[in-house]
Amino acid sequence: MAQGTGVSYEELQLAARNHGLPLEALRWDVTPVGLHYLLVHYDIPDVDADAWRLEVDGLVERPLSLSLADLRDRDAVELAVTLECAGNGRAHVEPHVVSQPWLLEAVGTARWRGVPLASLLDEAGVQDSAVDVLFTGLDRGVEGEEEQSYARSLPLADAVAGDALLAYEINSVPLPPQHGFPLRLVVPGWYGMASVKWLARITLLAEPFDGYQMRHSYRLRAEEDEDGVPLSRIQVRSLLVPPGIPEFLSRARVVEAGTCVLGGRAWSGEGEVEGVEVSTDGGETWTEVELGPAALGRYAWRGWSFRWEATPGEYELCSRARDAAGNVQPLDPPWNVGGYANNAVQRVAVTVPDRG
Ligand SMILES: Nc1nc2c(c(=O)[nH]1)N[C@H]1C(S)=C(S)[C@@H](COP(=O)(O)O)O[C@H]1N2
Ligand SMILES: [Mo]
Repeated sequence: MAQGTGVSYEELQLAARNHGLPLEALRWDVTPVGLHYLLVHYDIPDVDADAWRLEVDGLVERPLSLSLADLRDRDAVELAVTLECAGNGRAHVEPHVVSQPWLLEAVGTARWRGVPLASLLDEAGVQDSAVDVLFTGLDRGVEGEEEQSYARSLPLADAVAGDALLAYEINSVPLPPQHGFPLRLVVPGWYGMASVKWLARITLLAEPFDGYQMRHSYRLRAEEDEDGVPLSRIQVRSLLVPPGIPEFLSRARVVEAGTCVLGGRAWSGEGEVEGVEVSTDGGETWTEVELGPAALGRYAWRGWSFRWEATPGEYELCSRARDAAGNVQPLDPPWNVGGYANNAVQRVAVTVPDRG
């Protein structure tokens, strides 16, 4: 476990605003709303729901201006989706990367309800010259010395083919302010940055959008001044529900000797999870675990469990998932300039006390 990486006051400010999923909440199939992780670049905007409109413009045959009631009148779908921040795991990379210092907890699964993006684009009539779909949020701030609205785009093909959703409900309640009220995009299988909250405008473009959150942020780069590769799909990962009880400060675990049922979740945006292994010796030896049902569908995490016969001693528990695309979680964190997509295996220090 990387420790003593020296988080600054600025990073603490971000960490205190943007909370993670307490890992014991991995127990729930669907994350209770208040326990879902949160990432807000600027401030949560104050939105007047009655005055709010979603504009659909740019290269469309029929520009749309829709109220929340207009959207609620349309055919709705509900999808269980696991969202994960691309910066999850950042605090474990070396050398240290300054930004929101996530350890492992920037993940959650919700049932999102709303209008399929593809159906709305169909209604607006996308012109042949369009190649990119820009989503602009209501929140504004300054980042990289550039004042901006949070804005991200998707290639048209990904926008229409991937079950992307314009969601106005999470887990059967209206979106709370922090998760994008009144409407957000949800892009299944993609890292969270694509799922623009507080959505105000969808614009069809003839060129790929080149805004700050595309050009500068969310790219895999080995060096600051290279172009790099844009982040898109979530890399395979698994996490354990921390077993036993924690020591307050270190969070190290104490587990009683005997049978201990270890459990957790596994997910990937690149293909179905094919299997999960567990190690109790820090990754020296591995045992295949039992996967739970894929009850939440293809875009959500899957449960797993393993019966561990714990005997007194010191352990380092790890879990390692693999997906249908042939990806396996690495043992060591990958490094890049933004500290993104670190899907290295989790390591949980456990003491099983000898009570004899
Ligand atoms: N408008 C807007 N949308 C946004 C963001 C933001 O700051 N502003 N943050 C993005 C990032 S980086 C992530 S990881 C997800 C987090 O969604 P959540 O807070 O609902 O978990 O929202 C994305 N959408
Ligand atoms: Mo994120």
